[in-house]
Amino acid sequence: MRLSRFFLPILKENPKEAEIVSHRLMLRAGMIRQQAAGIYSFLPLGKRVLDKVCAIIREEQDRSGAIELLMPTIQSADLWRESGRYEAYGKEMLRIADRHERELLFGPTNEEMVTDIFRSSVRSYKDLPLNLYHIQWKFRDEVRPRFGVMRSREFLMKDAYSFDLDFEAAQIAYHRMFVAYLRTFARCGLQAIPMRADTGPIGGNLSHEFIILASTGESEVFCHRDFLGLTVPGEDVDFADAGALAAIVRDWTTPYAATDEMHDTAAWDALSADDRLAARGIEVGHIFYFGTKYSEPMNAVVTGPDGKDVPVHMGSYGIGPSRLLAAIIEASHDEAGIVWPKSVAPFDVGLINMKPGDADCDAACETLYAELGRAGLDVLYDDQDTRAGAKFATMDLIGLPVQVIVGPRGAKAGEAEIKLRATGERETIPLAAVAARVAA
Ligand code: 5CA
Repeated sequence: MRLSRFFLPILKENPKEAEIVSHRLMLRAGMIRQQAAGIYSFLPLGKRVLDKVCAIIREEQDRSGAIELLMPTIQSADLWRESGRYEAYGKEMLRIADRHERELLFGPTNEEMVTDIFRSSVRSYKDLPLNLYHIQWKFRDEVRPRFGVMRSREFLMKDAYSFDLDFEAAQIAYHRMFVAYLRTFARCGLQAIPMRADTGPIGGNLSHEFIILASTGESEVFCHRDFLGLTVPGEDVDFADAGALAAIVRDWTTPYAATDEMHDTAAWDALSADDRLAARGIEVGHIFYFGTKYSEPMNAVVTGPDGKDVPVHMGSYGIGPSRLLAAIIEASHDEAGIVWPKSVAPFDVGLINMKPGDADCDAACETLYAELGRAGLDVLYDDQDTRAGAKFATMDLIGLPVQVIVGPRGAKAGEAEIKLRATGERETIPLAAVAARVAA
C-alpha cells in the first residue's frame, strides 16, 4: 500500500477527550473515529488490526472444534421473553420497534437466539457435543461508555455457545474454550490470566474472566506471581484428549487469582508477600457454564441414550476483539506511539522514502516495495513528499514492527537502514539483502 493512496488521518495534537493511552493513540494513529457516544468507525488502519485479531480468534476457535455461523444483530423481543431476560436486562438493552410496531432489540448477546437455532434442529445426544460461534456487533447501552473502544456501546464480540448432554461433557467443552483462549491471547502478544469471576446477567455458577494486567484496567485483580511463568499450550494441543485439557486447566487455575468481586482475603493473606501480585486488569474474555438456564425455559432438549428427553447443558464464551485492540496497545506502546506485536500489526513493514523525486531513492524504494511484496509481506510505503521528522514520527506512531529507511546517500551506495520498532535497533544493509532479512 502506498501511503499517498491510503487513508491515514493522523492527528498531530493529543485529543482532549482521551483519558487513557490506547484511546489517545488509536485516535492519533487514525484507527478509529467516534460517531456518537460509545459508537466508533474503524478506519482502515484500525480495520486491518481488527481483521488480524479476528483471524487469530477464528483459527483458535476452529482448532478447538467450534463451528462458525453468523446470527443477526437484530433480535425479536419475544425470544427474550421466553428466557425471562427481556424485562430483566433493563436499560442496557437497546429496544427498537419496526414499522408494524413489532418489538425488536439490538442484541447485547445471543444465548436465546442460538438456543432457538439449536432446538429447531437438534434432537439426539448423538449430535453432541456442539459448539457454535460467531463474530458479530453487539450493542449495550452502557451507563458510562469510556476509554474509546475499551468500553463502547457498540462493540464486536466473538461469542461461542456449547451444547452437551450433561455436566461432565459440558465441563470438557468449557476446558476446550479455556485452552483455546490461552492460545488466542498469547498469539495476540498478550499475557492473559484466567480468574474466577462473577457471572452477572449471563447466569450460571462456573465462570472465568481472562484478564490482561494494565495500570489503566477497570478491575482490581489479585493473583499469584506464578502465573507470569506458566507456559501456554502449543499448537499441537489435542482437543480430543479430555484428560490433557483438564490438566492444562488445572495448572492454570491452581495458583490464586481473582477479581475484586470474588476476592478471598483469607486465601490472599496466606500467600507470602513476594508471591502476591495486586494490580489492575482489563477483561478481554469471559467464559461461563450455566447448565440448563436457557435450555429449560426454552425447551431445548435432546433424547439421551436411555430414550428420555433432557434439557441440554450449555456454556457461553465471549471475547471482545474491538476491546482487544485497546488492550494490546495498553500492553505495548512507548512515548513515540504504538508497538504492535508482529501477529496483529496492520502492516508488516513500513518502507520510508526519505526523498521522493530523487531518482536513486525512488528506484531503490520501488524495487524494495516489489521484493518485500513478493516475499509475502504487507508493506506500507511512505512515498509522500513530507519532512523527514514527520515521516519518522508517523511510522513510530502507527507502530509497524519493522521500518526500512531509504535516503539519497544510502540509495546511491546501494544500502538501506532497517529499524526495529520495539527496540529501536538500527542496521544498514545492502538493498539486495533487505527483503530476505525482513522476511526472516
Ligand atoms: N454471552 C456472554 C459470553 S459470549 C457475554 O456476553 N459475556 S460478556 O458480557 O462478558 O462479554 C464478552 C466480552 O465482550 C468481554 O469479555 C469483553 O471482552 C467484551 N465486552 C463486553 N462489554 C464490552 C464493551 N462495552 N465494550 C467493548 N467490549 C466489551
